[in-house]
Amino acid sequence: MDLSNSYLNKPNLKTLSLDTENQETPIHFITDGITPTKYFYRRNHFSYPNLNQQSLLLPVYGEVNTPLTFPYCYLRSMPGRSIVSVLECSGNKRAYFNPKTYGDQWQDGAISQGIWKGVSLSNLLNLTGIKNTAKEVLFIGQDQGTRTDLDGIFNYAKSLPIEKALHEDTIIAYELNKSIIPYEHGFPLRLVVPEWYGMASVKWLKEIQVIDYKFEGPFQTIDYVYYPNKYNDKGAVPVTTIKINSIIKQPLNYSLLDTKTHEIFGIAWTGSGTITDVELSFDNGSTWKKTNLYGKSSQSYGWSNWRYLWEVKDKGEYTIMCRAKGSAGNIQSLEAIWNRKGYGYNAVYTIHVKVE
Ligand SMILES: Nc1nc2c(c(=O)[nH]1)N[C@H]1C(S)=C(S)[C@@H](COP(=O)(O)O)O[C@H]1N2
Ligand SMILES: [Mo]
Repeated sequence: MDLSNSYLNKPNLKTLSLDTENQETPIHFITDGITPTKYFYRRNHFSYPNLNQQSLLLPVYGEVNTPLTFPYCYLRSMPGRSIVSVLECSGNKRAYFNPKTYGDQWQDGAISQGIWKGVSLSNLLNLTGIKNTAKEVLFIGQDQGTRTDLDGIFNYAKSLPIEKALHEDTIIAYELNKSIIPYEHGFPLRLVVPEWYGMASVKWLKEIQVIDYKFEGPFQTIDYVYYPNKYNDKGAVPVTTIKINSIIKQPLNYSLLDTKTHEIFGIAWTGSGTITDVELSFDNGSTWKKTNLYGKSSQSYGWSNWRYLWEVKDKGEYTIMCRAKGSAGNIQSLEAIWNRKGYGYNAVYTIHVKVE
C-alpha cells in the first residue's frame, strides 16, 4: 500500500536535529518499495561541507601500483552498476534500548531504500592495481568538524577490509533514484556498501587511500563499535553487517481498532542472506503465525514487505509481536543485545492495540 500520494497523507521527515541535520523517514506512511528521495532519512555528523571544483576529482592512492585521480565525468562514462539497497543507520531504534543509551534517539525511521547507481570500486582498483601489502581501503569525506570527546578537527572517515571493498556491489555512487545524488546524500560521489550499516557508506568522497595498516580514526575505533559493558571497553567489536530486523508499519502502536478484519503490514530486512519468513504472535510469543511476504526482487539488497489479514471478533487489548527469520539461520529475539552506544537494536517488534 502506498499512502504517500494519498490526500490523507502528506508525510514529512521527522526531525531530530537541524544543524547537524538528522531526520527520520516517516516510515509508517510510505511506500513498500523505493523510498522517494524527499523522504530519505538524513544522518550527519557535521554541518554540510563546502564543495568546489576540487570536489569533482576523486584521487585513489596509497598501496597501489599507479595512483590515479578520477574526474567525476570520467566516472560517469564508465560502465555503471545499479543496485537497490537498504541504507540503515546503526543507531536506528536506539530509542528502544533499556537501559537507555546516549546519542540521537532514533525510532524506526533511520532506514530507507534507494536505487543507487555508480561504478564498482573494484573497477577503479583494477585500474590502479593493489599492492600485496594492502590491508584496508580508507574513505575520507569532505565534511569536517569537532567532536565532544576529542580535541581537534576531524573529517568523517571510515575504512573497509579489502574483501568488502572489492565486492562488485560496493560502488562509488553518483545517482540516487535515477537522479544525481542530492547534496544532502553525498553529491557528487558517495560510497554505497550494501549489507553494512549506513556509517560505512561515506558521503562527499574526498579521497580513497589503500592502506597497509588498521585505520584507527574516531569514527572507526570510538564510534561504530559495540561496547557490551557500560564502564569498560572489554569485548568491543566493530559495527558492520545489518542485523535481521522488522517493523510493523500499520496499525500504529496504541491505536484503536474496530471489530473487523484489519490488514497488518510492514517490512523486514537483513544484511546477511535473505528474509525467509515474517511471523506474528498475538499471545506474547507462545505461538507464531506466518505472514505473506511480497515485493522483493531477487537481485536486490532491499527489504521485504509482508502483510497479514487479522480477523478480530473480540473486543479487548492486544499485544502484537513481529519477528523476521532469515536464510542465514538468523532470527529476531525478544531482547536486543544492549551496548553502550546503542547500535544494532533488533528485538522482536511489539505494538499494542485496543479493539472496541
Ligand atoms: N561524509 C559523511 N558520510 C556519512 C556520514 C557523515 O556524517 N559524513 N554519516 C554516515 C551515517 S552514520 C549514515 S547512517 C549514512 C546516512 O546517509 P544519508 O544521510 O544519505 O541517509 O551516511 C553515512 N555517511
Ligand atoms: Mo548511521
